[in-house]
Amino acid sequence: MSALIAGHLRRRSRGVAVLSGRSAILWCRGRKLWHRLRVSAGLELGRATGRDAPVVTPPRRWNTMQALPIIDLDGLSGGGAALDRIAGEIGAACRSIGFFYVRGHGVPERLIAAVFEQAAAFFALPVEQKAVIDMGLVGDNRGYVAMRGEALDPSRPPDLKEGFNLGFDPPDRPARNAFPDLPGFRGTMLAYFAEAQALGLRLHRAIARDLGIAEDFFEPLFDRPMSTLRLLHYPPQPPAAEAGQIGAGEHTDYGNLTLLMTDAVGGLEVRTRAGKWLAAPPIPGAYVVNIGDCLMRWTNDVYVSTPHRVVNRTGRERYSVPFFLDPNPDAPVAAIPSCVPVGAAPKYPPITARAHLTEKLDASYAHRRTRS
Ligand SMILES: O=C(O)CCC(=O)C(=O)O
Repeated sequence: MSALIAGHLRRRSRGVAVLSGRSAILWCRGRKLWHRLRVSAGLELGRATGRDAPVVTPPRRWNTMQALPIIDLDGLSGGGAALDRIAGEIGAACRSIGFFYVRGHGVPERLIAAVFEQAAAFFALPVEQKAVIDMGLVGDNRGYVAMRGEALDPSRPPDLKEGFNLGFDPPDRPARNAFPDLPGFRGTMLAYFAEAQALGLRLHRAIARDLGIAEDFFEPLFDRPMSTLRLLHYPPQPPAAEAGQIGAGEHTDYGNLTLLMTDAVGGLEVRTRAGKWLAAPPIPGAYVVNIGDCLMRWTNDVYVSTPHRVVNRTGRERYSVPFFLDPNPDAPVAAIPSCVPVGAAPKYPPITARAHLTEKLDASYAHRRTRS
């Protein structure tokens, strides 16, 4: 079967192959249409090595696309054909641009609206009041992050944004989150955290299906997660900003998945593989989802964690709510076997999720590097 596909690829220089779980998907350009052939050939394409190995690149329509794919999650929890469709669409996006929108996600609109209301109330507090729960005092990547308190691109001046971080507190451990004294803030954030975590895990079922591993593979590795919910506030880009200083410097995310909800003010930009910045405008009610470095490592670089940034050119205040889904601290992040070509070694040694995240956070926060 692989010889047949390889022959096809040789004949049609525009053919590309994408590995998908236990099957391979071959896109080739017919006269005018893209024909999708699903080839149930195990991982034969993935196992090809050396000169004969097909390049794992996305179809042309993704290389040249001007917008991120929009995936409807309707039916995801029911499994069956809907799960297959969603897994295929998510897998294709994860192997190409590493970003996609999701609709039909099931997170209540009213809760999302309440989170944005609380975010506006929090950031409107006097800075001295926010500083009481400064991240440098609270620790554990939680609490208030002052304006210019973080440099997502450490080679540039600090980001023009302020934030608030919240993590997971296991019920059997002392609580480590610090909350501002605002009515309804704590309850709203904890309710939203639980919804976002659950959505992230639903998406992981589709990812597992796409990768050809047990659908519940990720579940036990996310029951004491290092996930972080953030509230972010970006002032308009000031005319007098330092050279290279923007809302959020170019970076990739650190964890497995990011679920981003923003207000209607745009500013997110995604760097395509061709090096172009693609605007990712807000779509009402839809999340922007992207792959983080941890899942990229876990998939042996089959999925891509794509650089992105925020530049608030609108002249308006911007608020966003990213949820970073990270595994349990002790989760072993070792290449998923279906992502490693036969006879090849994984690209990275195994690491715990905690060691991976610590390395990433230390690089972006000055206060973490100077402590001890
Ligand atoms: O605010 C946004 O739109 C994106 C934020 C972001 O990229 C991040 O915090 O990693």
